[in-house]
Amino acid sequence: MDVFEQISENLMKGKANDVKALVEQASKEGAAPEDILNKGLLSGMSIIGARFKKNEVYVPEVLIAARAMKAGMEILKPLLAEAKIEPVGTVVIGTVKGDLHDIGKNLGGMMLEGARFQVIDAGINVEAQKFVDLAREHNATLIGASALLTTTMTNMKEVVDVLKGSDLAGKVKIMIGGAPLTQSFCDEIGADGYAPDAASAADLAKELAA
Ligand code: B1M
Repeated sequence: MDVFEQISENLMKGKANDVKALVEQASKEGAAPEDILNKGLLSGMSIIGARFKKNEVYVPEVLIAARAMKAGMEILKPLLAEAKIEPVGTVVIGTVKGDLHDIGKNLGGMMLEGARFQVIDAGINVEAQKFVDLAREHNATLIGASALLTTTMTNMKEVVDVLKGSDLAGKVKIMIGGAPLTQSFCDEIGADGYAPDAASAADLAKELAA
C-alpha cells in the first residue's frame, strides 16, 4: 500500500494522528501537496461520502473521518498555499433564522471542505441579509442554507429573495438542505439546488460552481 492509500485508509478509520503523521511523511518524501490532497485525503473522504449515501456508515463515522481530514489539512494547508492550489470555490453556510440545529449543516460543511471548497460558517439562526453580506464579503460562489424545522424552512425563501434582490443576483447560487425539505420545495422557493444529504451537498456544490 503506498502512502496515499495509507492516508486514505487511516482517514476512513478516523485515525487523526496517523493521518497527520502520514501527511508529514509523504511531504518529506517529496510528494506533491496536490497528490497528498487528491489521492490521499479527498479519496478517503469521497469513499466515506459514498458509503454514507448508501447507509453503509452513519453520522459518527463521518464526523470522525472529517476530524481526521481536518488534522491532515492542518499540515497540508500551508503547503497548498505555497504551491498556489486554489479552492474550487467559496460557500457561505448557515442554519436559517429561528433554527438552532447545526449537526447536518456542520456535516455538509465538512463534506464541502472535503471537496476543496473554502467554507465560511455563518452559524445558526442566521438572518437572510447576513448570508448575503457574508457572500459579498468573502466573494463566495455559493450560499448553503440548512433548516430542520417545518416552521423555519419557510425562512429559506427570504434568503433566496434577499439574494435575488441584491447585487449578487445571478452571480451567487443558493443550495438548500435539511430533513423536512424536498426538491419541490426547492423549486417552489426558487433556490438553485437541493441536497438530501451531506455527501450530495458536495456533489451539488461542484455542479453549481462549474
Ligand atoms: Co430538534 N427537532 N428541536 N433539536 N431535533 C427535530 C428536527 C424534530 C424532527 C424532532 C421530532 O419532533 N421528532 C423536530 C422538528 C419537527 C418539525 O419541524 N416537523 C424538532 C423540534 C420540534 C425541536 C424543538 C422545537 C423542540 C422544542 O424545543 N420544543 C427545538 C427547536 C429549537 C430551534 O431550532 N429553534 C429543537 C431543539 C433541538 C436541540 C437543540 C435539542 C437539538 C439540536 C442540537 C444541534 O443541532 N446542535 C435537536 C436535535 C438533535 C434534533 C434531532 C433529534 C436530530 C437532528 C439531527 O441533528 N440529525 C431531530 C429529530 C431527528 O431528526 N431524528 C430534531 C442528524 C443530522 C445529521 O441530520 O440535520 O437532517 P440532518 O442533516 C442531514 C440532511 O438533512 C442534510 O445533510 C445531513 C446529513 O446527511 N442537510 C443538508 C442538512 N442541512 C444541510 C445543508 C445542506 C445540505 C444538506 O446544504 C447547505
